[in-house]
Amino acid sequence: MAGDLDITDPLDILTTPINGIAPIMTIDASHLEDRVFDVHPRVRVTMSNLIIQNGQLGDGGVGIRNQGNLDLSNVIVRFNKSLSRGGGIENAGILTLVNSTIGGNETAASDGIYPTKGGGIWNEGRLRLIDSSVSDNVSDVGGGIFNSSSATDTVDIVRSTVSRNDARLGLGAGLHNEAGPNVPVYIENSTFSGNHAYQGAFHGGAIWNDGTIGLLHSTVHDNLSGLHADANGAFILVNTIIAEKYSYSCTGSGIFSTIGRNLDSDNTCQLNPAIGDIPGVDPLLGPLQSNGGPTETHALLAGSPAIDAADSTFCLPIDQRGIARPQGAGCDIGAYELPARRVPRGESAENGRQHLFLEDQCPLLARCALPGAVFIRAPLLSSSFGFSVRIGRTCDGV
Ligand SMILES: [Ca+2]
Ligand SMILES: [Ca+2]
Repeated sequence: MAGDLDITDPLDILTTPINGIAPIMTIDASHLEDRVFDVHPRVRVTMSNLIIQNGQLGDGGVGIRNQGNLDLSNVIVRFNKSLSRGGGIENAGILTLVNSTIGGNETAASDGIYPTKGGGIWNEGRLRLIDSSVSDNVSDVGGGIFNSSSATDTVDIVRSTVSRNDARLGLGAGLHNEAGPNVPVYIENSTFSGNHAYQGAFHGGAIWNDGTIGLLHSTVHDNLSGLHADANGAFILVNTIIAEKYSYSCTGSGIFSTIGRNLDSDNTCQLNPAIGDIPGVDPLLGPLQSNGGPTETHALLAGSPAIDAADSTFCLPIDQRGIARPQGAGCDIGAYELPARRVPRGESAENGRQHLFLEDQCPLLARCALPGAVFIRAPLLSSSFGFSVRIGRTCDGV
C-alpha cells in the first residue's frame, strides 16, 4: 500500500460499539512511507476511537494533514516522524481535538539553519484542544505545538495538558507561538509541565511567545523554563500559577500583564500584590499525575497558598478535571481545585452544635490536632451558610 488516504468528501471514521463500548482501531503506518490521512480543503470529517501511529514522511502532517474541518474524539496520534514540520498533525484548516492525545511524535533534527517545527502539531489554521494531551513530542522549535506566523485564527487550549515536550534549539518546548496579536492564543484550566527548552539560555520551556497569549486558571510547573515573552510577545495572566524549580518562571523583554490573583515562585512574572497577586512563593504542588479527569494535573497540597486565593470574578465553573468550582471558601489559583470533603464530626464540645470540616483545611482529622490548623464551623451540619473561620485553633475537643 502506498500513498496517503485523501479525504475529498465529508466522512465519519468511527468504530461500531460492542456491548456499548466502542473498540479502538489502530492504523499503523510503519510500511506506508507516506502520511496517513490527508483531509482536503472545505471537507468536513470526524474521526473517533482511533490510534494513528508510526508514519514517516519528509513532508509535514505525518499522522494527519488537515486543510478542511476536522473533529477528533478519542483519537491518539503517536510515534509519527516528519523531516520538516508537524510530526503528528499539520493543520491549515479547522481542527478540534476532544479527549485525544498527541504523543511521542517528532520532527527530525536539522542543521539549525532551517529548523524543524511542531513535533506534535504544526498549526496555521484554527486549533481547539479540549480535554486533551500533547505529550512527549520533540522538535527543533515548538516541541509540542508550533503556532505559525501565518496562523489565520485563534488557538484555544481548554482543560488540557502539554507535558514533557522537548525543543532541541531551546525555543518553546510546550508551545511556540509566532502568530500576531490579532490571532491570540487562549489557555484556560490547562497545565504545562515537564517541557524542556534549554540551549544556553532560558527561552520558554513551557511557552515561547511572540504574539498574545491569555492564561486563565492554568498551572505552569516543572518546566525548563517557564514563560518567555519575546520582543513582541504579551502574556495576560489571571488566576494562574507559574512556578519553576530549576529555572526562571518568566523571562524575556515582552509584556507580562496581570489582571490579578496570579502566583509565581520567584517574582519574575511582574506580578502585582496590590491586586492580589502572590509573587515569590512556593505553591506546594504535587507531581504531574492522574488526579481524576481525562488529563494529568498538579494537585494543590495541603497548606498551598493557592487554595481559595483566586479572583472570584474570573472563577471558571469547573477545574481542569471537571470538578465544580469553587470548593471550600473560594476558587483556587491554577488548573486544579482542591476538593472540600465534608467530614461530619459529632457534637460540638462548646455549644452542642455540629461542625463542618473542609478537606483543604483539615484533610485528616489527625491533622486537626496540629497547632495552627484552620477549621471552619457552621451552625448546622447541613448548612453551607454562616461560616466563621478560626485560625490558629486546634480541633481538639471537637
Ligand atoms: Ca494526498
Ligand atoms: Ca477552593
